[in-house]
Amino acid sequence: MGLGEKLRGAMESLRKATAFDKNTVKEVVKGIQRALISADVEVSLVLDLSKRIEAESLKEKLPKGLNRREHVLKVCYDELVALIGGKQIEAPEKPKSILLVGLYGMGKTTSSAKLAKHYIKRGLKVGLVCADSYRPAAFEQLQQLSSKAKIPFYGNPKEKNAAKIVAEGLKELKKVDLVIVDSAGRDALNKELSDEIKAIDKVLNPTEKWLVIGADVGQLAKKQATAFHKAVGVNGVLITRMDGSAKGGGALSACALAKAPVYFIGVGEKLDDLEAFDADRYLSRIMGYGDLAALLEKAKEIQGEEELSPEDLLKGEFNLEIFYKQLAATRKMGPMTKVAEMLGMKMQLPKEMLDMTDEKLDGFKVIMDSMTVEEKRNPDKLNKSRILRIARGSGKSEADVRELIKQFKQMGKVFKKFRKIDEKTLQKKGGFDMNKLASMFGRKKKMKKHFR
Ligand SMILES: Nc1nc2c(ncn2[C@@H]2O[C@H](COP(=O)(O)OP(=O)(O)OP(=O)(O)O)[C@@H](O)[C@H]2O)c(=O)[nH]1
Ligand SMILES: [Mg+2]
Repeated sequence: MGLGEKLRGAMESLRKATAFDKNTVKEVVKGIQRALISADVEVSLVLDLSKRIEAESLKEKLPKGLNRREHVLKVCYDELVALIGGKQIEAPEKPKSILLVGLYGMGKTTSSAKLAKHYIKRGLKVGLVCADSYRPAAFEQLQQLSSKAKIPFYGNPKEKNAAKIVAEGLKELKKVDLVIVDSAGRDALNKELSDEIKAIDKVLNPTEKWLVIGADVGQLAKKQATAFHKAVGVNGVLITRMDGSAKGGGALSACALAKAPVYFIGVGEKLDDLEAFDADRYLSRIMGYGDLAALLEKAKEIQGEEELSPEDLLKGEFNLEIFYKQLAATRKMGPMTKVAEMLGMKMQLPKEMLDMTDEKLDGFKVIMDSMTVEEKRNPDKLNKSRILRIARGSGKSEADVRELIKQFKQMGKVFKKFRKIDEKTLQKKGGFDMNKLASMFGRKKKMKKHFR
């Protein structure tokens, strides 16, 4: 049973739950733990992740717009994505040369042909070089793969010096955009292997030096990635046999831990069985969560809607768009006076502002939806005829529109005062903390930073 199935099983208890208490969350977490440990994820990582999921899931205040079930699902999902690498840099689009290195049988030769096909599909002219003079059958293997896929190929079964073969290959394949070099493996990263790689490195001077690891090595991937990085400076990883091994999750999390970017994963024996790796996409696919994408979209929308930066507040133009965000944020975090206090100003806000109800705010939103972007940004433009048009468009009365404008103007005056305050003075008073303010407004800057 693969990682995906097990994680799906763990999330099943979340789907079925009717009440959400500590026990429900504990049960979900237990399932996740079992799935990760059997995928060979390092135990300490699993325990840390469990603690974070429990703490975050049971937080009293839910993010706006999500119910408890959705919240727990999102927390688990975010943690799992971070575990297997989080947001990573993508593989380069137009590399000039790629040298594949790795231990015996990890999948270097197969992957070199897969990568050639991948980049050919993206419009590059690609050539393959067999620099494995160690194993007699290596030449034939890559030659066959190349001819099957009609990829220009160079090899020299008579030459024993791998670096020399690469030099010959570079001459032979002058016209290609990308040269991919397949190297020989060994049982371990010994001196012989690292000397050989260094010699090839000198001749090829590759922009990319990627380590090929089989998913079946699980958490040992960290050791390999670190050792190859130290010895020969690998700058990327390709994990093969993700289709066949239950330990893929362990290999991915180990690479994340080693800060080694996983660019591709091999998902089968055929040349097309190669995927650019993206933690998000990979996880939602193996977990088979149809509703996950929609949920994440929803969470993102809400976050965007309520995102209000202190910069907007203090420096930016004060307009109706910002006003709306302010109101929404205020509703979420409670009285605006809190912010005023943080800014070192005990400022009295207009009473209407403090009494803002959900209904009224929704009404404001409907009205603003009938305004053009231009009008929202320059509310001074709102003359009688525009007000009439907006009232009709939104199904509200002219008085409603005028009330919105009145409140906006009041708020504008307040914020003018806010902005006048010199930041330095505030800092001296100890009353100003950008980050704290930002977090109050629901800004999430520090997500997915466990490993990076
Ligand atoms: N299922 C599956 N098999 C793979 C994948 N990638 C490679 N293999 C298989 O793994 C075995 C080893 O692959 P090679 O490409 O020969 O490995 P190598 O690193 O070049 O091996 P040496 O040159 O002997 O060090 C072969 O049987 C491949 O078909 C993959 O993504 N999925
Ligand atoms: Mg090989």
